[in-house]
Amino acid sequence: MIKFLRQKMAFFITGIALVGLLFACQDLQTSESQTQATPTTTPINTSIPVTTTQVPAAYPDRQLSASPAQLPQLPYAYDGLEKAIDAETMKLHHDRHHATYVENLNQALEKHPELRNRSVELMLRDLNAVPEDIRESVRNNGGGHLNHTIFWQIMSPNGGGQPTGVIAEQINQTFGSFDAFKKQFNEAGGDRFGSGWVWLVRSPQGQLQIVNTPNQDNPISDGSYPIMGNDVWEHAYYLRYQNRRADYLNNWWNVVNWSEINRRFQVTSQQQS
Ligand code: MN3
Repeated sequence: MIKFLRQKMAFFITGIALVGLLFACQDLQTSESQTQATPTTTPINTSIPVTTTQVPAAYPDRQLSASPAQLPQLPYAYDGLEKAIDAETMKLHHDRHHATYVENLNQALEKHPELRNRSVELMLRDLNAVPEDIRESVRNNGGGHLNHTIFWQIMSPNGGGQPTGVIAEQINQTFGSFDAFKKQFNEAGGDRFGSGWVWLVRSPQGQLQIVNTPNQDNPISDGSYPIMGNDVWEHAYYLRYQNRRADYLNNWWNVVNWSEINRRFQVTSQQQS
């Protein structure tokens, strides 16, 4: 009887290990190929309630894993965005700042390993469901991880110019023209006192809006979907622009990746309509 149980146990553990390995491999594959379309991942632990309005935020087609959180590779070289951002800033920003948010998020989650089954987006969307002792850390570091993951993707060495596709029409409809939109976006970025972000979001009512957030707060905590965002922390621009945030905001449009922004907009349109 004991032998039978032991065999059964060994079989069970091997099963769990194989499933674990499978998930680890999937994770590895998707992080290596960020442009590859993959199905939206859902939390593995089904005992945690899953909201019906799951809007993936970092990648339009999947959510950010927290088991553990991983620093994504930059989709271009450090000097790829020289038209707006110098290589040294990109290196520090990605390898140090973003990496630190990832490390700190994982460290916080060590205290509550049960949360690792939730995606970063899911935690940020319902911060009250995160235990109080790590809530602030998840807000700041989970937000930092999510914001920067979006940020790297919505910029490109081949970016800039006029918006294209559906987002171009939507911007014209909502803000009157691309120039009017840019002006309002830059003003909102300049108005954010201290550190934070400026965003174009789709509101819960489906409207395009420009908002800014303090620190590393992401609009999904307010129920909006981030379509594009610019980092207005000094670490994002100080080496080249020093205190001239307005110059950075103006120049940044030279690297904006409209095809990725269209992709994000289309995914959220489909999910919210
Ligand atoms: Mn930053």
